[in-house]
Amino acid sequence: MDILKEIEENLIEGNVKQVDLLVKEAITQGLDPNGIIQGAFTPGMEEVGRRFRNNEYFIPEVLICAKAMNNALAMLKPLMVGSTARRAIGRFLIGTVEGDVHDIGKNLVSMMLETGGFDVIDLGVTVSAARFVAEAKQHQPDIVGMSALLSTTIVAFEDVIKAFQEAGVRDQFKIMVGGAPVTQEYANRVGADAYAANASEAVEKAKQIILCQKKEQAT
Ligand code: B1M
Repeated sequence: MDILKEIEENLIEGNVKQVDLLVKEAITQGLDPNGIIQGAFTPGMEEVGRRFRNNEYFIPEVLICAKAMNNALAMLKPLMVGSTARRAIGRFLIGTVEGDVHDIGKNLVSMMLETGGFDVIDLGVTVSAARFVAEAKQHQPDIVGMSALLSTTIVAFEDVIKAFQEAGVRDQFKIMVGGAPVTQEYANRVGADAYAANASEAVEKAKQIILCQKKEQAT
Protein backbone atom coordinates (compact mmCIF):
# COMPACT_ATOMS: atom_id res chain seq x y z
CA MET A 1 0.00 0.00 0.00
CA ASP A 2 1.07 3.58 -0.68
CA ILE A 3 2.76 4.97 2.45
CA LEU A 4 0.53 8.07 2.49
CA LYS A 5 -2.56 5.84 2.47
CA GLU A 6 -1.02 3.77 5.29
CA ILE A 7 -0.41 6.92 7.36
CA GLU A 8 -3.95 8.13 6.68
CA GLU A 9 -5.51 4.80 7.71
CA ASN A 10 -3.42 4.49 10.87
CA LEU A 11 -4.26 8.10 11.76
CA ILE A 12 -7.97 7.35 11.39
CA GLU A 13 -7.54 4.31 13.66
CA GLY A 14 -5.62 6.43 16.20
CA ASN A 15 -2.51 4.20 16.05
CA VAL A 16 -0.18 6.80 17.55
CA LYS A 17 3.00 4.67 17.45
CA GLN A 18 2.34 3.34 13.96
CA VAL A 19 1.72 6.85 12.58
CA ASP A 20 4.98 7.95 14.19
CA LEU A 21 6.91 5.05 12.60
CA LEU A 22 5.30 5.50 9.17
CA VAL A 23 5.96 9.24 9.12
CA LYS A 24 9.63 8.56 10.01
CA GLU A 25 9.74 6.05 7.15
CA ALA A 26 8.14 8.52 4.76
CA ILE A 27 10.76 11.12 5.70
CA THR A 28 13.53 8.55 5.13
CA GLN A 29 12.03 7.81 1.71
CA GLY A 30 12.42 11.53 0.96
CA LEU A 31 8.75 12.51 0.99
CA ASP A 32 8.06 16.21 1.27
CA PRO A 33 6.46 17.21 4.66
CA ASN A 34 3.89 19.25 2.75
CA GLY A 35 2.93 16.17 0.73
CA ILE A 36 2.54 14.14 3.94
CA ILE A 37 0.23 16.79 5.45
CA GLN A 38 -1.90 17.21 2.34
CA GLY A 39 -1.84 13.58 1.24
CA ALA A 40 -2.37 11.86 4.60
CA PHE A 41 -3.15 14.13 7.58
CA THR A 42 -5.82 16.30 5.94
CA PRO A 43 -7.91 13.46 4.44
CA GLY A 44 -7.35 11.40 7.62
CA MET A 45 -8.63 14.11 9.97
CA GLU A 46 -11.52 14.86 7.61
CA GLU A 47 -12.58 11.21 7.89
CA VAL A 48 -12.23 11.39 11.72
CA GLY A 49 -14.52 14.44 11.63
CA ARG A 50 -17.03 12.56 9.46
CA ARG A 51 -17.08 9.58 11.85
CA PHE A 52 -17.59 11.93 14.82
CA ARG A 53 -20.49 13.60 13.05
CA ASN A 54 -22.08 10.20 12.39
CA ASN A 55 -21.62 9.07 16.00
CA GLU A 56 -19.18 6.36 14.91
CA TYR A 57 -16.44 8.10 16.94
CA PHE A 58 -16.69 9.88 20.27
CA ILE A 59 -14.47 12.44 21.96
CA PRO A 60 -11.80 9.97 23.27
CA GLU A 61 -11.24 8.48 19.78
CA VAL A 62 -11.04 11.94 18.23
CA LEU A 63 -8.49 13.09 20.81
CA ILE A 64 -6.29 10.04 20.19
CA CYS A 65 -6.31 10.76 16.43
CA ALA A 66 -5.48 14.42 17.13
CA LYS A 67 -2.60 13.27 19.35
CA ALA A 68 -1.27 11.04 16.56
CA MET A 69 -1.41 13.96 14.12
CA ASN A 70 0.13 16.50 16.48
CA ASN A 71 3.02 14.14 17.37
CA ALA A 72 3.73 13.66 13.69
CA LEU A 73 3.43 17.39 12.95
CA ALA A 74 5.98 18.07 15.71
CA MET A 75 8.35 15.68 13.92
CA LEU A 76 7.83 17.41 10.56
CA LYS A 77 8.12 20.96 11.91
CA PRO A 78 11.95 21.19 12.17
CA LEU A 79 12.25 19.90 8.59
CA MET A 80 9.83 22.53 7.35
CA VAL A 81 11.33 25.42 9.30
CA GLY A 82 14.79 24.38 8.06
CA SER A 83 13.62 24.43 4.47
CA THR A 84 11.82 27.76 4.68
CA ALA A 85 14.04 29.86 6.97
CA ARG A 86 15.99 31.17 4.01
CA ARG A 87 12.95 32.46 2.19
CA ALA A 88 10.40 33.88 4.65
CA ILE A 89 8.02 35.72 2.37
CA GLY A 90 5.82 37.18 5.07
CA ARG A 91 4.74 36.96 8.68
CA PHE A 92 1.45 35.33 9.70
CA LEU A 93 -0.02 35.56 13.19
CA ILE A 94 -2.64 32.88 13.83
CA GLY A 95 -4.91 31.71 16.63
CA THR A 96 -8.24 30.09 17.43
CA VAL A 97 -10.71 32.64 18.75
CA GLU A 98 -11.81 33.04 22.37
CA GLY A 99 -14.00 30.24 23.75
CA ASP A 100 -12.93 27.77 21.05
CA VAL A 101 -10.40 24.99 21.69
CA HIS A 102 -10.42 23.38 18.22
CA ASP A 103 -6.88 23.51 16.89
CA ILE A 104 -6.42 20.58 14.50
CA GLY A 105 -7.30 22.63 11.40
CA LYS A 106 -5.42 25.68 12.67
CA ASN A 107 -2.31 23.55 13.22
CA LEU A 108 -2.56 22.22 9.66
CA VAL A 109 -2.92 25.76 8.32
CA SER A 110 0.11 26.90 10.38
CA MET A 111 2.28 24.06 9.14
CA MET A 112 1.28 24.58 5.51
CA LEU A 113 2.02 28.30 5.82
CA GLU A 114 5.45 27.48 7.21
CA THR A 115 6.12 25.13 4.32
CA GLY A 116 4.86 27.84 2.00
CA GLY A 117 7.60 30.15 3.27
CA PHE A 118 5.82 32.14 5.98
CA ASP A 119 7.15 32.97 9.38
CA VAL A 120 4.24 31.83 11.59
CA ILE A 121 3.45 32.98 15.11
CA ASP A 122 0.84 30.63 16.57
CA LEU A 123 -1.02 32.01 19.59
CA GLY A 124 -2.81 28.73 20.29
CA VAL A 125 -6.46 28.46 21.25
CA THR A 126 -9.10 30.62 22.92
CA VAL A 127 -7.28 33.83 22.06
CA SER A 128 -9.06 37.00 23.19
CA ALA A 129 -9.60 40.03 20.96
CA ALA A 130 -7.30 42.09 23.20
CA ARG A 131 -4.55 39.49 22.86
CA PHE A 132 -4.84 39.35 19.06
CA VAL A 133 -4.35 43.13 18.97
CA ALA A 134 -1.50 43.17 21.49
CA GLU A 135 0.39 40.34 19.74
CA ALA A 136 -0.14 41.93 16.32
CA LYS A 137 1.27 45.22 17.59
CA GLN A 138 4.25 43.37 19.06
CA HIS A 139 5.05 41.03 16.14
CA GLN A 140 3.94 43.23 13.23
CA PRO A 141 2.67 40.40 11.01
CA ASP A 142 1.51 41.00 7.43
CA ILE A 143 -1.57 38.88 8.10
CA VAL A 144 -3.61 38.06 11.20
CA GLY A 145 -5.46 34.75 10.87
CA MET A 146 -8.38 33.60 12.97
CA SER A 147 -9.78 30.09 13.13
CA ALA A 148 -13.17 29.10 14.60
CA LEU A 149 -15.08 25.81 14.49
CA LEU A 150 -18.23 26.61 16.41
CA SER A 151 -21.22 28.57 15.19
CA THR A 152 -21.17 30.18 18.65
CA THR A 153 -17.54 31.35 18.34
CA ILE A 154 -17.35 32.62 14.74
CA VAL A 155 -19.02 35.77 16.08
CA ALA A 156 -15.69 36.52 17.78
CA PHE A 157 -14.23 37.44 14.35
CA GLU A 158 -16.29 40.60 14.46
CA ASP A 159 -15.16 41.41 18.03
CA VAL A 160 -11.51 41.00 17.06
CA ILE A 161 -11.88 43.18 13.95
CA LYS A 162 -13.66 45.81 16.05
CA ALA A 163 -10.81 45.68 18.60
CA PHE A 164 -8.28 46.34 15.80
CA GLN A 165 -10.40 49.32 14.67
CA GLU A 166 -10.72 50.68 18.20
CA ALA A 167 -6.96 50.40 18.66
CA GLY A 168 -6.54 52.43 15.46
CA VAL A 169 -4.47 49.71 13.75
CA ARG A 170 -7.01 47.94 11.52
CA ASP A 171 -5.39 49.18 8.30
CA GLN A 172 -1.95 47.94 9.35
CA PHE A 173 -2.87 44.26 9.06
CA LYS A 174 -4.73 42.05 6.61
CA ILE A 175 -7.17 39.72 8.34
CA MET A 176 -7.94 36.17 7.19
CA VAL A 177 -10.63 33.93 8.68
CA GLY A 178 -11.39 30.24 8.33
CA GLY A 179 -12.90 27.15 9.94
CA ALA A 180 -15.61 24.65 9.03
CA PRO A 181 -18.69 26.85 9.66
CA VAL A 182 -17.15 29.92 7.99
CA THR A 183 -18.08 30.97 4.45
CA GLN A 184 -16.90 33.68 2.07
CA GLU A 185 -20.20 35.51 2.69
CA TYR A 186 -19.65 35.44 6.43
CA ALA A 187 -16.06 36.66 6.03
CA ASN A 188 -17.34 39.58 3.92
CA ARG A 189 -20.05 40.36 6.44
CA VAL A 190 -17.61 40.68 9.37
CA GLY A 191 -15.17 42.75 7.33
CA ALA A 192 -12.31 40.26 6.95
CA ASP A 193 -9.89 40.78 4.06
CA ALA A 194 -9.70 37.09 3.13
CA TYR A 195 -11.31 33.71 3.67
CA ALA A 196 -9.84 30.28 3.01
CA ALA A 197 -11.73 27.00 2.98
CA ASN A 198 -8.71 24.83 3.67
CA ALA A 199 -5.01 24.90 4.46
CA SER A 200 -3.70 24.99 0.90
CA GLU A 201 -6.14 27.78 -0.01
CA ALA A 202 -4.94 29.69 3.07
CA VAL A 203 -1.37 29.56 1.73
CA GLU A 204 -2.49 30.57 -1.76
CA LYS A 205 -4.50 33.55 -0.48
CA ALA A 206 -1.76 34.61 1.95
CA LYS A 207 0.73 34.66 -0.94
CA GLN A 208 -1.70 36.75 -3.03
CA ILE A 209 -1.97 39.27 -0.18
CA ILE A 210 1.82 39.58 0.06
CA LEU A 211 2.08 39.99 -3.71
CA CYS A 212 -0.54 42.77 -3.69
CA GLN A 213 1.24 44.51 -0.81
CA LYS A 214 4.52 44.40 -2.76
CA LYS A 215 2.81 45.84 -5.85
CA GLU A 216 1.23 48.63 -3.77
CA GLN A 217 4.60 49.46 -2.21
CA ALA A 218 6.23 49.58 -5.65
CA THR A 219 3.73 52.13 -6.98
CO1 B1M B 1 -15.86 19.78 18.41
N1 B1M B 1 -17.41 20.38 17.37
N2 B1M B 1 -16.72 20.43 20.03
N3 B1M B 1 -14.37 18.98 19.32
N4 B1M B 1 -15.43 18.94 16.82
C1 B1M B 1 -17.33 20.22 15.93
C2 B1M B 1 -16.74 21.45 15.25
C3 B1M B 1 -18.84 19.95 15.50
C4 B1M B 1 -19.19 20.34 14.07
C5 B1M B 1 -19.18 18.48 15.81
C6 B1M B 1 -20.65 18.18 15.65
O1 B1M B 1 -21.43 18.40 16.54
N5 B1M B 1 -21.08 17.66 14.55
C7 B1M B 1 -19.58 20.82 16.60
C8 B1M B 1 -19.83 22.27 16.21
C9 B1M B 1 -21.27 22.56 15.87
C10 B1M B 1 -21.41 23.98 15.51
O2 B1M B 1 -21.20 24.84 16.31
N6 B1M B 1 -21.78 24.23 14.27
C11 B1M B 1 -18.61 20.68 17.76
C12 B1M B 1 -18.97 20.88 19.12
C13 B1M B 1 -20.44 21.20 19.38
C14 B1M B 1 -18.04 20.79 20.18
C15 B1M B 1 -18.32 20.98 21.68
C16 B1M B 1 -19.25 22.13 22.06
C17 B1M B 1 -18.82 19.63 22.18
C18 B1M B 1 -19.25 19.61 23.63
O3 B1M B 1 -18.44 19.78 24.50
N7 B1M B 1 -20.53 19.45 23.78
C19 B1M B 1 -16.90 21.21 22.25
C20 B1M B 1 -16.52 22.70 22.23
C21 B1M B 1 -15.21 22.97 22.92
C22 B1M B 1 -14.79 24.41 22.71
O4 B1M B 1 -14.17 24.71 21.70
N8 B1M B 1 -15.14 25.28 23.62
C23 B1M B 1 -16.09 20.45 21.24
C24 B1M B 1 -14.88 19.83 21.54
C25 B1M B 1 -14.12 19.09 20.65
C26 B1M B 1 -12.89 18.30 21.03
C27 B1M B 1 -12.05 18.96 22.13
C28 B1M B 1 -13.31 16.93 21.48
C29 B1M B 1 -12.18 18.13 19.64
C30 B1M B 1 -11.13 19.25 19.35
C31 B1M B 1 -9.72 18.74 19.55
C32 B1M B 1 -8.73 19.73 19.01
O5 B1M B 1 -8.96 20.46 18.07
N9 B1M B 1 -7.57 19.72 19.63
C33 B1M B 1 -13.34 18.32 18.68
C34 B1M B 1 -13.31 17.93 17.33
C35 B1M B 1 -12.07 17.21 16.88
C36 B1M B 1 -14.37 18.18 16.44
C37 B1M B 1 -14.57 17.65 15.01
C38 B1M B 1 -14.94 16.17 15.15
C39 B1M B 1 -13.42 17.71 14.06
C40 B1M B 1 -12.80 19.09 13.86
C41 B1M B 1 -11.52 18.91 13.09
O6 B1M B 1 -10.45 18.86 13.66
N10 B1M B 1 -11.64 18.69 11.75
C42 B1M B 1 -15.76 18.56 14.49
C43 B1M B 1 -16.72 17.83 13.56
C44 B1M B 1 -16.36 18.00 12.12
O7 B1M B 1 -15.81 18.98 11.70
N11 B1M B 1 -16.73 17.03 11.37
C45 B1M B 1 -16.27 19.16 15.73
C46 B1M B 1 -10.51 18.39 10.87
C47 B1M B 1 -9.78 19.68 10.49
C48 B1M B 1 -8.64 19.32 9.54
O8 B1M B 1 -10.71 20.50 9.78
O9 B1M B 1 -10.85 22.19 11.65
O10 B1M B 1 -12.35 22.36 9.61
P1 B1M B 1 -11.07 22.00 10.20
O11 B1M B 1 -9.93 22.87 9.49
C49 B1M B 1 -9.79 22.99 8.09
C50 B1M B 1 -10.61 24.16 7.49
O12 B1M B 1 -11.75 24.51 8.23
C51 B1M B 1 -9.61 25.25 7.32
O13 B1M B 1 -8.42 24.55 7.04
C52 B1M B 1 -8.34 23.38 7.85
C53 B1M B 1 -7.51 22.34 7.15
O14 B1M B 1 -7.95 22.08 5.85
N12 B1M B 1 -9.34 26.21 8.40
C54 B1M B 1 -8.83 27.44 8.11
C55 B1M B 1 -9.41 26.08 9.74
N13 B1M B 1 -8.98 27.20 10.33
C56 B1M B 1 -8.60 28.05 9.35
C57 B1M B 1 -8.07 29.35 9.41
C58 B1M B 1 -7.79 30.01 8.21
C59 B1M B 1 -8.03 29.39 6.99
C60 B1M B 1 -8.55 28.10 6.92
O15 B1M B 1 -7.28 31.25 8.15
C61 B1M B 1 -6.76 31.86 9.30
